[in-house]
Amino acid sequence: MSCRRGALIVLEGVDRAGKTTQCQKLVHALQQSGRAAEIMRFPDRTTKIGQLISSYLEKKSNLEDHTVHLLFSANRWEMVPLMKQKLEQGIDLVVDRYAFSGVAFTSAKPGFSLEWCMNPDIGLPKPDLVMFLQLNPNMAANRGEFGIERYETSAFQRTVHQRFEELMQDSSVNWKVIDAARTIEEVHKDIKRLSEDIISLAQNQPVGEL
Ligand code: T5A
Ligand code: NA
Repeated sequence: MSCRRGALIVLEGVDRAGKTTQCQKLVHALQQSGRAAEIMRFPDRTTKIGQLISSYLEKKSNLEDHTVHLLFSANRWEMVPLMKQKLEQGIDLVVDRYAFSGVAFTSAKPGFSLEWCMNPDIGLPKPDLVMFLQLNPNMAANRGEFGIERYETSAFQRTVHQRFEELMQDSSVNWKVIDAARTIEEVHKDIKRLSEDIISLAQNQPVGEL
């Protein structure tokens, strides 16, 4: 009997929407229900490329805007063999940000089209489900002061939010919008239900490509 593949589930949203909190809770819940589930995050700051990105985000170094965009994409591509291997082994991957963050953040900078930004990610494994944690940037700001990392300003985050809205018009991606302004448990309940539904569907079809 062949092993049923795992599902590729992505959480997206503006900064502080609760992505990391919800990824951890989802993985835990799936594991409790007997599934093999693992968390992944982008940027993955542990690789050599990830360290360049991390230093840039911490403003310890500067990188030209196109260059850093391509590094974020390369940081996803370097994980693709591992992602495919895990999905084939039946492991559900719960991913904290993916190509959509890549496009939304770079295209929020002047002079970058959505199309140019999407190009380097073409061919990446396509998520079975992308849940967008919807949170008004003003409410996100109420979850504590912005940190010192690059991009953590209200004006930039508002533009990022607009870019996500544009990306969500693409009906070839299975987007679900989640109201992230509720309690952690309420948000989790919706995420868990949507994930369980997609896990049973994904088992019967091959992994797609962006
Ligand atoms: N980026 C990323 C690019 O430019 N290109 C790319 O290709 C990629 C992949 C780093 C930056 O890189 C950019 C985007 C980012 O600017 P990161 O390391 O993922 O990305 O960012 P983090 O700072 O780790 O995470 P965020 O700020 O986005 O926060 P989360 O994960 O959305 O939120 P979380 O879960 O950490 O929660 C934030 C706070 O809110 C509370 C939590 O307890 C926590 O204190 N909270 C809630 N409070 C009330 N109600 C709820 N429902 C709550 N849920 C969480
Ligand atoms: Na996070």
